[in-house]
Amino acid sequence: MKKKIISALLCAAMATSLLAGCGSSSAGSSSTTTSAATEAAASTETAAKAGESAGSADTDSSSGSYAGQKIALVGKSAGNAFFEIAAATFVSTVESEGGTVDIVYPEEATADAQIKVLDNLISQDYDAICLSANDTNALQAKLEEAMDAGIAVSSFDSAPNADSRQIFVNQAGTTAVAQALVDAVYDITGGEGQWAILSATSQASNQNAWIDAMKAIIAANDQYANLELVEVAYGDDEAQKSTDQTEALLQNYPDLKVICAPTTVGIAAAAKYLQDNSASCKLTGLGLPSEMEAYTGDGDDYSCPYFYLWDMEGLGTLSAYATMALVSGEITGALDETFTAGDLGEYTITAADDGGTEIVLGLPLEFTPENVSEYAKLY
Ligand code: RAM
Repeated sequence: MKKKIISALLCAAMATSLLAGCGSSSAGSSSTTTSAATEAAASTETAAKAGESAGSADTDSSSGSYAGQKIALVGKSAGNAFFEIAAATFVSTVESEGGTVDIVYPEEATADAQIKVLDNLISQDYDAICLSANDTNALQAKLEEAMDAGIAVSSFDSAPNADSRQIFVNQAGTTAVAQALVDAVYDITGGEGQWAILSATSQASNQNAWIDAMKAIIAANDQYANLELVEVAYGDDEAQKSTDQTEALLQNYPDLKVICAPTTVGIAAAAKYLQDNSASCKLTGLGLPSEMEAYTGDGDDYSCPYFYLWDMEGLGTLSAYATMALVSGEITGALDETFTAGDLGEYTITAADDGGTEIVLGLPLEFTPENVSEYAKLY
């Protein structure tokens, strides 16, 4: 049933995306800005879409109250196509409103490296920092310092804790993502047997939230009682380390039926390793269709029957509008506030699982052998 709902939304989303087309322009606003080529002019359907104008009392977002905003976008680490795709639409959205974005990457995917980046940014003249956090709690002092200095702090993809941000843009509800992944593991294993998780870094806020939610879903429902999670392995969002971890999982657990990789880097590495080695162990998780197309299919020749992600272009667009609305004062990040995210329509700020607030973009999207090629053209 759930799958059918997701599929229906997916079809609507895909039709909208394909109709909108995939424009391309340079996102470069500084030397640190992403070189990702793909950006979309419009976004896909979302559950929260309402399509009416925000009408904030003291701002006029359509005529450039966002103009002149200077925003820093901080990634988890460099070289991740996932972030570059979302960043491209973030940049184009801010630029279309007359602002500028500098994209900054830490030297490695750690909190310490992000703290160094933040230190540097706080001393500059930014109106906002939007970041994808490498750690849930470790950035708190630095992000509070930023907010105390009058810099708006938003987050997308991977949230720092509730005290460290004004708003989090959640790509798809944490429980919705976890439920989709658990159901995929259940389906692909046939409802019983060993499975493992191949994650990003051990401190990654978003992966840990999904993993915790998956464990909670399994613990709460007897239907999943015969699934045995044997290990959570960490590939640190590095392709080689993710490959090595996949190999180790196969060696350590010869009966392993499924690996679930809730990271685009991990799933792509595992997909290649499993397929190249004709492993009987199958794969699911969160992936980019463009990176997974060659490995997605039915039958023994393919390592991945199906996998998930979300509307990538919408993620960048929504995060950009949320950040600009914070800077303009249209929102503060408080529960129940609303704002308009351009063509995506109106969004309402809701309660996040961690006690803070968030804006949920939409539902997870399912990528199958039937639709993966179409989506691979987009991201
Ligand atoms: C990787 C990153 C990112 C995550 C995706 C699914 O690219 O870890 O944070 O959201 O996977």
